[in-house]
Amino acid sequence: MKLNNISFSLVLSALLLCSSCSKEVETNTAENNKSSRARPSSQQVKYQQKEKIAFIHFGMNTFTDHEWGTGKADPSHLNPTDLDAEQWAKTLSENGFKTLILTAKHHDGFCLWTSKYTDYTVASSPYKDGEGDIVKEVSEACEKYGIDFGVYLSPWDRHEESYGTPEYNIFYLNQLKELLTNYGNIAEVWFDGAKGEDAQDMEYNFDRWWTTVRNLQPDALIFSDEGPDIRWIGNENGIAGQTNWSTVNRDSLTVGKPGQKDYLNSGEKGAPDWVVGECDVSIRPGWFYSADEDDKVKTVDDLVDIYLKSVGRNCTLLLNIPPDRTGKLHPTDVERLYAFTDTLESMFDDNLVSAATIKASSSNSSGAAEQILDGNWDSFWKPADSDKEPTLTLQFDKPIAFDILSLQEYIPKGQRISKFDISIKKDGNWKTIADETTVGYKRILSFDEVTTDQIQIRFKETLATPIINNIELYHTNSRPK
Ligand code: FUL
Repeated sequence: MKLNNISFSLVLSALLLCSSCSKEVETNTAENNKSSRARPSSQQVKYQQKEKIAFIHFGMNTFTDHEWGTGKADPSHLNPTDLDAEQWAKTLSENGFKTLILTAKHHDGFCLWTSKYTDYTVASSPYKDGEGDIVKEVSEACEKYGIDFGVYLSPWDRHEESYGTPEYNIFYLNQLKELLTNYGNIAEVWFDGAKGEDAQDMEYNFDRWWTTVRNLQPDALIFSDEGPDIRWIGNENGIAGQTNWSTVNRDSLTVGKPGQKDYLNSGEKGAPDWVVGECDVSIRPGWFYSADEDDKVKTVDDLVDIYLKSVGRNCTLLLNIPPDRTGKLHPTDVERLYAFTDTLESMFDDNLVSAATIKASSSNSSGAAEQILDGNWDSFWKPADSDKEPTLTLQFDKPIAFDILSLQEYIPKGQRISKFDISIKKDGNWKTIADETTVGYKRILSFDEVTTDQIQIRFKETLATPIINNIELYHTNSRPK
C-alpha cells in the first residue's frame, strides 16, 4: 500500500509518539524552534500575565488530619457540613487570583468526583448522600466568579490496586479523560512528581497523558517538574531564583528526579525550551487544613515577601488556601488574603514613573523609549542592534524618593537580558544601587529608599537586543526588603 503525504505524516507521528524517545510532547509553543531563542506560546504569555493563581487542597486528608493520606481512610469521613465552593471562588477572585487549581485526587486516591473507574470517591461518602460532585461545584463556581479552573490529579495513588502495574497508566488516563471532558475549560493540569519510597518502581506514561491533554483541552497548560509548559520552581516555599530564566533544556529533566532543584529554580540561559516557572506555597505550614495550624497562617509580610520573590522574579505565584472541615475557607485565611491584597494595592498604587521623561541611548525605528511609559503592554522600547550597552534614563523635574523598581521584558519576543544594573545620580555622580541578572516577564527590585532626580538602567549583557515594555517605580516605605 502506498502512503500519501497525509497518511505518511500520520503514521510518522504515531511512530514518534510510540517510540521510547523522551520529550515527545512539545512545549505548547508556537515558535518552539529549539534554537537558543525559545519563545512562549500565547497561552504561556497569558498565563504569566495572571501573576497570582490559587491552589485548593481539599479532600479526605482535610477530615483525617493527614498530609499524605494512606488510601485506607473510610469514605464516611468525608463529610463537609457547609461546603461552599462559591465562597472559595469569590474570595479568590476578589483577591486577584486568576485560576483555581483543585486537588481532584491527592496521593490517597480519593476522588472528589464520581469516577467510573473506582468507588473510592465522593459518591461513597455521606456528602449530599453520595450525590455530590465537588469538582463540578468548584468548576461552576469558578465560571460564576470569572476565574479559570485547573485540576491536580496525583499520579501517585495509594488506594488503587493496579498501582505499580502497567494497567495503572490506563486507569489514570481514564480518570484524566473524565476530568478533561466533563468540567468545561481546564486552564492547567498539575502533574505532581511526589512519590513514596515504596512506589519508586511505578513508571508513568506521561507522554500519553500529556498528548491526551493536548487533544482534549488544547489551551490547557501542563505543569510538572519538566513542563512541557510550566515547571516546578524546585521548592515549596514559593521562591524563585534571583536569576530565573523561563528557558530550560527539557532533555535534562525528569519528573520526580532528585538533584534537579537548583536547575529548576533558575532555569538555563539560552536553553531551547520555554517552560515558565511556577512558585507553589501554602498559606499554612501544611497543604491540607488542620486546626492545629490556625495560628500559623502566614503573615502579610510573609506573603508580600513571597510575592516579591515569585511574581517579582519572573514567575507565577501559586498560593494554596486549604478549606476547613466545614468546606469553607477559614476566616483567618480569608482575613489574611484581603489584608495581603490591601497591602499590595497600597504598595503599587502610585507609579512615580508618570512624572518622568525617558531617554534611551538609542532606539530602533519600531521601538521608541516613550513607548515604555504609554501603558500599552504590547508596545515597547528596542534599542539599535548596534548599541552594545544600551541605557535608559528616567529624568524628573524634582528629586523623588523610591524603594521599588519594576521592569518588564516583552516576553513574546523571548527572554534576552542576562545582566543589568541600576544607578541613581547623587551629587553629580552615578551611584549603582542594584547589579542584577535576569528580568523576564517581570522583575521587581526592592531596596532601601533612595532620593534622586535621575535613574539609569544599563543592559550590560543580553542574548539579543533587549526589548522592554514597562517600567514602574514606587515609594512604599514599609514592606519586607
Ligand atoms: C507535593 C505533594 O506531596 C504535597 O502534598 C502537595 O500536594 C504539593 C503541592 O505537592 O508534591
